[in-house]
Formats: sequence, structure tokens, C-alpha cells
Amino acid sequence: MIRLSGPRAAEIVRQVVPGFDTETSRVSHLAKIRHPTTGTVLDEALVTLFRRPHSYTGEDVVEISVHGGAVVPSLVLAALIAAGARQALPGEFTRRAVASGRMDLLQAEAVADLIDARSRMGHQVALSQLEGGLSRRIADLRNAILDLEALMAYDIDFPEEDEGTVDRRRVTEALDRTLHALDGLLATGDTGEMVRAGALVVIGGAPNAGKSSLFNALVGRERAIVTELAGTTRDAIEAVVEVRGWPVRLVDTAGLRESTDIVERLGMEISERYLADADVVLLCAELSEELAMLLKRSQTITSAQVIPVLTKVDLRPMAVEGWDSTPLVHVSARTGAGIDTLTERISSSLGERFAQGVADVPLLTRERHRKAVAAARSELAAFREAWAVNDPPSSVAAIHLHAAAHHLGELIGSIDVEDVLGRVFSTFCVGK
Ligand SMILES: Nc1nc2c(ncn2[C@@H]2O[C@H](COP(=O)(O)OP(=O)(O)O)[C@@H](O)[C@H]2O)c(=O)[nH]1
Ligand SMILES: [Mg+2]
Repeated sequence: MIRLSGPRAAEIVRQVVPGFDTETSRVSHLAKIRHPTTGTVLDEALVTLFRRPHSYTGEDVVEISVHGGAVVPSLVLAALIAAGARQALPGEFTRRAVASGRMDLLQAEAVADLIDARSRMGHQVALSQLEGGLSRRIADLRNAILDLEALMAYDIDFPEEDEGTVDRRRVTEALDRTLHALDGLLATGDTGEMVRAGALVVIGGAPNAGKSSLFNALVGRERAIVTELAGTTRDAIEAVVEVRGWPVRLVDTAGLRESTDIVERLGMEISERYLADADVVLLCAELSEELAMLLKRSQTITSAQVIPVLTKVDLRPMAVEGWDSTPLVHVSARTGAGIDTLTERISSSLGERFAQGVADVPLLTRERHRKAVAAARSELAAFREAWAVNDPPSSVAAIHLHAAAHHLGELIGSIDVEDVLGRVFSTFCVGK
């Protein structure tokens, strides 16, 4: 589909579809598309006009559904450019939708998240954000702060007024309520980021333990290089998979052991870094004694949930003597035994790691959101402190309130924020 937006959209389309009805909105017409100067017929297409403001961008929009393929779309595009259109910038349609008030910045980000969603969880959260869940929550908090600001302004303007003086308890209560709500929202940041980027599940353990084979078994296709030489996987390999509904970044690392080979050692440093950042670690070894030792060692490297995995169970009996710590999972990448139990364990470990469920939407899903909410929170806390001792006087303290409201306004995009817009839309794809 080729989409045009802007005040000249209909006029430009008239040049490639002579006689195009520019009056009837939201009705599809089957029409021949012609080059504007040569008149050559390029395609037969469905052409639909959406008159402003009832369109995606809020401007006049024309959508042309052409036959796909390599040639037709580019010929039609060239014809439209010859007729006066220009190619859109990445995210420009959505940016225009924000500019005309069709959606706010948080909803625009949700459009990108919806397209990029790699799991049902990601899809669900993005959809709720697009529908305005997070926007309403932020707007409510901002309104509460603006109310306080108004109260302060009244206090500053009429300090001697008898009934005009502000009820101190009312202010303190409203403040605490808002601070509490901001804290609650900040607490969703971990889960929000996980839903968008995926939880980090790292496969670690001894070299040759069968980590790459397990990685392949979990990813479900040959992705990592599997060999019989110890220390083949020198870099970390990553795949994005869905594990029982959880969006997961699964990482295969080089084994944990001493090495003199400099390249391999580099790989191990990378492993340790991954292990340190992990949400869940699948710690692999062939023998239970080795696994017990690794488990001890891993505790100094990571604070993640560690699942001990005994590999290659097709080679030996499952009975494990003297194992009394965290329950083991026995797997065989070769036969597929234990893989289901392992995904079950990954899922429950993620459930523990991300106690804040996805059902508790809205969630803060980006660094940008967390920074803005944290900044608003700290301004509000600064105001509370100043207000409690009434020094500096209200007029000075109120500056903090103003700043807090500003941070939240910037988050929604309800105030002029050119540089924020630039940052948000730079990651969009063309045509959205
Ligand atoms: N019998 C058996 N062999 C396995 C299994 N998983 C891996 N291997 C073998 O063990 C060797 C090392 O496997 P690899 O996945 O490269 O281990 P890594 O070094 O930990 O990544 C290879 O020869 C694999 O074929 C398994 O479940 N059963
Ligand atoms: Mg490997």
C-alpha cells in the first residue's frame, strides 16, 4: 500500500488518477493509475481518500493499494513523486499523527512496539499502551501535580486570606498519594523493559557440556556452531525466542573455565558479563560434582535465578547421588528428554524474577519513561521536603512542582518537545 498524507494529497492523486473523486471520503475506488506526464497506465489499484481529521495522521490521506512485486510499487511511487509528492521520512506518518493530536508520544511509541513485538506479552502490552492506558495514567498524575500547583499559586497570591490559606494536611496527603503512585509506576519498569526487549536467559557452564546443543534444542533450529572441540563458541550467540509466552533473549556463551588462549579468554569475559546481567542462568555440566562446583562459582558472578542442568542424560542413568541443593533438570539435547521440564522451570523462574506481572498494566516500557517518571518523582520529593519546613517559602518550592509536571508532560508529549520527538521517531521504519 502506498500512502500519501498532507493538504495536497488528493490533488496529487488526481494527477495520476484523472477524474478521481475528491469529495467522497472513506470509499474505495477501483482506478487506473497513470504517469502524470506520459499518461502511461501503470496499474489498476484501489484508491481511498480519508478527509482530515478522520485519518491516521489527522491530515488528508490517500491510500493506494497497488499490485505488489518489484516493479509496480516503485513505478507508482515514481509517478506520485513526479506529480509533486515526496518520500516520507522514517516514522513521519506517526509523527504527523502526534503533531495533529491524533495520538500522543506514548501511543506513537506503542505503534513501534506493536510492529516490533516478538511475543504475545509484548503484543498485549503494546496494544494497551496504544489504546492509551499509560497515557491516561501519566495524565492523571500530571493533573494531580497541576492541582497542587494551583493550590500553591492561591496560597502565594492570597497568603493572608483567612479561609484562603491552604489546608496543609490536604496538600501533604495529595503529595504522598502522588509520590506513592509514581513509585508504583517506577516499579513496573523492569517488567516493562523485559516485555519489550526480552528476558535475558543465559546458558553457561563447562566447555563441551552441551551448551550449544541445548541452545539449538531450545531455539528449535541449528543456529549455534556445535563441535567436539572444547571452546568452539568464543563469542556469545543470541536468539530471540518465546518460552511459554515469555519473550526471551537466549544466549549461548563460551564455557566457564581457565584458559590461556587469548581469544577464548575474551569469550569467557563476555560470558561472565552476560551471566552478571542475566535474569535466568541455565548452568550446564555433564557430571553432578562438576555442576555443584560451578553452582558455587556462579554465585559470585551473578545474582540471577540459576537453574542447574545436567546434560547428555542419554549417556548415563538419571540417578544423582549426593545432590541436595536446588532441584536439577536432566536434559538430553540429542533425544529431547527434559526440554519440556526445562522450559517449565525457565517460565517459573521468570515468574519469580518479574514479580510485577504483565497484567498490572500500564507498564513503563522504555528508559525514556523511567527517566521522566524518576525525574518527576525527585522534584516532587524536593517540593515535599521544602513544603514540610516551609523554607524556602511556597513560591520557591512551587518551582519543583512545576518541574515535576513538566517532566510528565514531556513524557506524554503534551508540551512542545521537538528534540524528544526527534529521538522517538528516529527509530521508526519508513511508512509508519
Ligand atoms: N550424547 C549426547 N551428546 C551430546 C548432547 N549434547 C551435546 N552432545 C555432544 O557433546 C559435544 C559438545 O557439545 P556442544 O553443544 O558443542 O557443547 P558446548 O561446548 O558446551 O557448547 C558435541 O560432540 C555434542 O554432539 C546430548 O544430549 N547427548
Ligand atoms: Mg558451545
